[in-house]
Amino acid sequence: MRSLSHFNWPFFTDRHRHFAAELAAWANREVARHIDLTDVDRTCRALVRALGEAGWLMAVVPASHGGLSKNLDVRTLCSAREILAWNEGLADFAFAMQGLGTGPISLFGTEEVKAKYLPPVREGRHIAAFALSEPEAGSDVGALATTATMDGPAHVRLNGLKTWISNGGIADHYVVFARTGTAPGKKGLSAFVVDADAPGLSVADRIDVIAPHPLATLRFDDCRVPLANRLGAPGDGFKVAMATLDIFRSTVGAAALGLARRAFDEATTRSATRKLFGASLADFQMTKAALADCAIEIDAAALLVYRAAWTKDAGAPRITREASIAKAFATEMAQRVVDRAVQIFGGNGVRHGVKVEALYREIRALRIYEGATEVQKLIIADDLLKAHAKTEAAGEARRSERT
Ligand code: COS
Repeated sequence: MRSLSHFNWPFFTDRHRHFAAELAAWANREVARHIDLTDVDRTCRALVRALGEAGWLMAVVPASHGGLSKNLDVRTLCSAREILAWNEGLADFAFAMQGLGTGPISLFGTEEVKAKYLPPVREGRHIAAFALSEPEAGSDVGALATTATMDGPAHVRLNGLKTWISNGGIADHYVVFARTGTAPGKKGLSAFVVDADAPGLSVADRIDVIAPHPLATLRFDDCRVPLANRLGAPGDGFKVAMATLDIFRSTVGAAALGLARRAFDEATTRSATRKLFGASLADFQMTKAALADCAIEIDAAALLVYRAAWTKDAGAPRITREASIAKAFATEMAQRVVDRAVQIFGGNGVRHGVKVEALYREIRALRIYEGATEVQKLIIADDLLKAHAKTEAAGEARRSERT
């Protein structure tokens, strides 16, 4: 990353600054040699191994299992994603999925489950994945149709399809959300850790997308899973998913920030060096305005992302509104910044092999996954309306006490 000066902002401590400086130096040195875009599976396996061996995946597990902090430190996760995304989208992906695929285990797993699944992920020996979405249940988590039915006293059997599963096909375990009770909608869900080699679990389809990464549809066909692998209480699956997303949605904002900063750096260099009409591109007021808009929006997004991360690290039990605001703003902002960078590059901006062209493809999915921008807006509005109703009710109660 070209400048790390934003880590001097008061949201961060010296520990974060040190982490950011070390990771940025490592990423500049190490990431490129693992990238082979003709084989994303191999690339992601190699990146996970390299990240684990260098100790960076300690950020995705709690200190009790060899991690950096007592609880997951959201500022560290955000710094890592921002730096890695600046460097290479797949490096961010490899890091982020180790976090998302173990977040529910760190937050809700029993000691036995944590001890079994967290260390190999931290060391980069195992690959993690998070399996929530289904063909008919993406944004609408309460519509999940995959079932987990009791099979004897100590097992469940999973049946159903999961789709858009990142690391699908290369993961060693999946955190799978399924319907366990008769309760309707989001009330009857539970979460389970499922080993990739569990009989009855297969990859139904690999999905090819504009910024390729390992992605698949999974089929569960009477897949037998120990009940001991359940995360949280029966019926708590929705809360397990949402509490995990509370943490990781801020980090999606951070990844978007990294992509935007890279696009901005590329655009700035290009503007300063490209000559036309006897001047530099940067001499034109329209270019200056575009660069200034990028700078303003990047700083605004950074403040929102770091605010969400800091709030969680300061002990807030939930940061649903802050995380949704950060994700929605940062991902939409990054799309605009990358688009301006492509424009500044002219024809080269859409040429394969030019960095901004890759950024243009990489940013698009972040506005959709882990809750599309439209879903984030619903969450934000519902949350503020709930707060408004609470304030009104409290005011009403005070008034009726006085009369
Ligand atoms: N932490 C802990 N508990 C949470 C929580 C969180 N962050 N968010 C919600 N809950 C709890 C609530 O407290 C509530 O519990 P009670 O029933 O005990 O009161 C319960 O979960 C339901 O919460 P709520 O009514 O607020 O949920 P909604 O139905 O309004 O949520 C949305 C609907 C759209 C917000 C939700 O389904 C969502 O986030 N969808 C997008 C999912 C997504 O990101 N999909 C992409 C796939 S993941 S890559």
